[in-house]
Amino acid sequence: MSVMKVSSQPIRGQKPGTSGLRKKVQEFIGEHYLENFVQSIFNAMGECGGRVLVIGGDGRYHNREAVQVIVRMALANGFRRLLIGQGGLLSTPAASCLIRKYGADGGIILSASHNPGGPDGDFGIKFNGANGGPASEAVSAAICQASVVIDHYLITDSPDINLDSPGEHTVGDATVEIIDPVADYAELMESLFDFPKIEHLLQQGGFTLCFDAMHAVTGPYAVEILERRLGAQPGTVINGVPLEDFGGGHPDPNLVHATELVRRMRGDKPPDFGAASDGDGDRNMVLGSSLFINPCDSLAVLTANAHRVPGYRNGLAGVARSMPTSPAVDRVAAALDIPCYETPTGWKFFGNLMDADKITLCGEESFGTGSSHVREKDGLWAVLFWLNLVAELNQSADTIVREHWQRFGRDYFTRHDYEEVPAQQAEALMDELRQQLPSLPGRSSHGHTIVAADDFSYTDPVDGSVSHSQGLRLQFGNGERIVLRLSGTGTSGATLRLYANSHEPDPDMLGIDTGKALASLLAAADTIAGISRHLGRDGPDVIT
Ligand code: G16
Repeated sequence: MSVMKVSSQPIRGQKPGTSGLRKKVQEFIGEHYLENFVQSIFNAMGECGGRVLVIGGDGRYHNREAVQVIVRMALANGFRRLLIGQGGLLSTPAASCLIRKYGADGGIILSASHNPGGPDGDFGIKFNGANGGPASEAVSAAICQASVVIDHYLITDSPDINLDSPGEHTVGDATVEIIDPVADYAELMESLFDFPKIEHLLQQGGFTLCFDAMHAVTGPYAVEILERRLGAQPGTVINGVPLEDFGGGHPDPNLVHATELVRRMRGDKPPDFGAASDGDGDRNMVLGSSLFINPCDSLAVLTANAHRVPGYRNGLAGVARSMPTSPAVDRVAAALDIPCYETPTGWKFFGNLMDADKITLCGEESFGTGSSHVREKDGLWAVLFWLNLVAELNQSADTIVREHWQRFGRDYFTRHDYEEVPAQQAEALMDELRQQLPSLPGRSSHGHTIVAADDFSYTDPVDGSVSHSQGLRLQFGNGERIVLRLSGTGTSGATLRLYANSHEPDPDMLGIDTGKALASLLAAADTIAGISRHLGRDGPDVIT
């Protein structure tokens, strides 16, 4: 095996976004594109000699080819041991689990998450550090910096590794291990949840469940854990075979894209519980038999009931949510008398808090929930947590949520996405609103009066780093709030996200349709921010 030094030059736009580098497949397969970014990761890591790296992806188009390139580059850069999921597959939470369990120095995960795949779809690459979590802001900046000065990369001429047969290969001085992508993760889940109780619920309790893997990476994990280990009926997992193009679907677990699950849950005899996960298995959507459980509420309910689950019986150090997420969990934290942190959007901001033992659970409105068991959000973990609660309380998920609202009041929440907007229009809207912020308090629209307005800045309580411009917040009376920000995960134009939430303490007003409950607040947002005026759109593309 010989190491080749290949001349290259910087490629514009290799700046990681909310979660790694996401681009169209066609851009990724361009000459030196992947190689440049991978070498930039290694350069940002510093000395790679003797280090250990985890590699895997969500199985989308180009996953296998990219794994082979990364293996050859890791060998050329001196890594001592590579751990690769069989078939090149690893869900994001499983990769985090492996990094932590085997003391790796980091991991490279190939995924564009919930974005569509296939030759015309999206591809992505993210680097996770030795704690198992997404690269921090500082590390992401170092990778970007390395990408703008790169002049060569290192790669071996070694043959492709057989990704499909588990076992160890010796290549030069290094060991390349193809490992079962599911086993370590499944073992971790068994250590956190009461599997015998869930098994009883599924087998003797007659409880029915439908898990939509959306032809993405969670399929093998869900089949192993739900059907094989917990004994759920065969067929509980639908769309369970990972496909390079996700079967032509959009692996985003929401009411718009998880079409088959939604059809079954709205059918004549709906299962007792429904769930879906995304491309790389870190997101989750959970549905009661007659209720969509908002991710913000899900985090609040899990927090309020964590003491009922074996892995969290000793209590929670604290909780955190991203800023746009509704404050439902804040009320629970106050009742439990534990700290609650508000971070910018992006899982990377939770890592420091977990490493410093400041939080145990955290979550985001974007269908992300997780805990300190790994350093990523974890879709299947959230589903198992819910099943454990249902089994423990002997109540349906719907009842658990409704009783939660009775106790804490309901935080109505919605998000409107305006996708593929010309970037200039989106930026003009944000700039105009940003300039108005100082004069907004006191202004009323559609019966709602602004009491505070700012551009969210976050100071990390662990390392003191400051992240500016993380979203425009308009706070109204009665706890109502509007947030606007631009997504950091899209690959075409800009995506404007408009978030709205209000708090309803009246027990008789907890069953209102969310769209109706927030209609006038959303109308106020349109008037104040000039959304339809700037974008020339009648309404959002996706409402969650
Ligand atoms: C990523 C991040 C999340 C974030 C989400 C949406 O999730 O890990 O923390 O909430 O993107 O970000 P944005 O609003 O900037 O598009 P995923 O599942 O896409 O990796």
